[in-house]
Amino acid sequence: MSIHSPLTPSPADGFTFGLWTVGNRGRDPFGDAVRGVLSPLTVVPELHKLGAYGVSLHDNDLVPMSASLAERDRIVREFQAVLKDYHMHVPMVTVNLFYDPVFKDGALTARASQVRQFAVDKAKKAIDLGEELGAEIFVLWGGREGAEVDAAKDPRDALGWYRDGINALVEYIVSQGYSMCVALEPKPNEPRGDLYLPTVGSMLAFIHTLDHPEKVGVNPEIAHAKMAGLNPVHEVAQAIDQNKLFHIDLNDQRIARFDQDLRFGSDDIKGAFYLVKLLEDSDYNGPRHFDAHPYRSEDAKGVWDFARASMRSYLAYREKVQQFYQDSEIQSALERIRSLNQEGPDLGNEEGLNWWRERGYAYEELDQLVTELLLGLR
Ligand code: GCO
Ligand code: MN
Ligand code: MN
Repeated sequence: MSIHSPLTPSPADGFTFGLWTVGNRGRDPFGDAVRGVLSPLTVVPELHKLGAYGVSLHDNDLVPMSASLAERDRIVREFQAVLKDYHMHVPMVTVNLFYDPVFKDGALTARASQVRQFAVDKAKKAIDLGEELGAEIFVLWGGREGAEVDAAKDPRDALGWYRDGINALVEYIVSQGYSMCVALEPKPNEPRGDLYLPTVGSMLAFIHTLDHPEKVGVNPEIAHAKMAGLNPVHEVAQAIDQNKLFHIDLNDQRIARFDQDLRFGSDDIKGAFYLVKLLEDSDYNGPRHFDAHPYRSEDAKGVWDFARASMRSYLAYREKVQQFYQDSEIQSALERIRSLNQEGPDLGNEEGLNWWRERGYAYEELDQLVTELLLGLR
């Protein structure tokens, strides 16, 4: 593969990985870790070598919760030095409000106001960390903001606490003079039985009830939409339509399964094609961010195979999008569909109605052309 191959990633493509993705140790509810700890100081040079633009992180992917202030500052300095050496960026930072047992009843939606306050304070520190690292986006994924027992917590209270918490964080960002925006990441379930605000649509409606809706958008994740049985392309399109696509988590997922975090574009080939087409056709210019895990079967080499393949796949789909626009048969099929629709009569009389009743739309032909394009037959 030559360096000029269109499938070779470069920083200009804007690919980023969460430290927790390549760093995932393969632990699942049934089995222990299969890979060792990967230092952020190793991840940055490796991803740089593969052509990535940068990394994203939770506060505790970098700084352990137990670190003293002095330790924290040393860790951040070392990390900044390696970022600088490799010209790598951190466009997004997030906060871990789900791992520590104190969050078992929720973080921003915990019943206890002391826990909610602790969550807000932890998130503020993560915001400061993001500012230090130059992040423009702060993602909030409410992994523990949900319930199994609705009798124990009125969901209206939970939503109110959620709103108060996010308002406090945005207020903090504004009062500190940071330019950072917040991106809320919906998910229907896992790890809670049900999570509040499970879809892009529910997040968008919620955002309009906040004190600073202009500072808050969404971070849709393909797998989360599929877990809810939804079409991720439509979810992302709705976010774009509302100017609320602030960030995106690219991965893959089979419908009606546990949270699989599959490599982007590895499962639903047509879905990934339409997603890349949507992003490339839109003016979204944020990171192409991967939030997936290498298979548990993999050793260290497999981790970098995973990272390389994530970017290569995105570029391969992007190449297919270009071919879609250059393919004369596909374009004339589209043109026929367009002109058929323009030529059709008004529906004011029986003749007009019957014309529309009887017509075909020729989508079979178009869909097969797209399928064959993706199969490499065109
Ligand atoms: C998940 C989520 C997380 C978040 C991450 C960033 O299903 O576990 O997708 O990976 O994206 O915590 O906030
Ligand atoms: Mn996820
Ligand atoms: Mn995610």
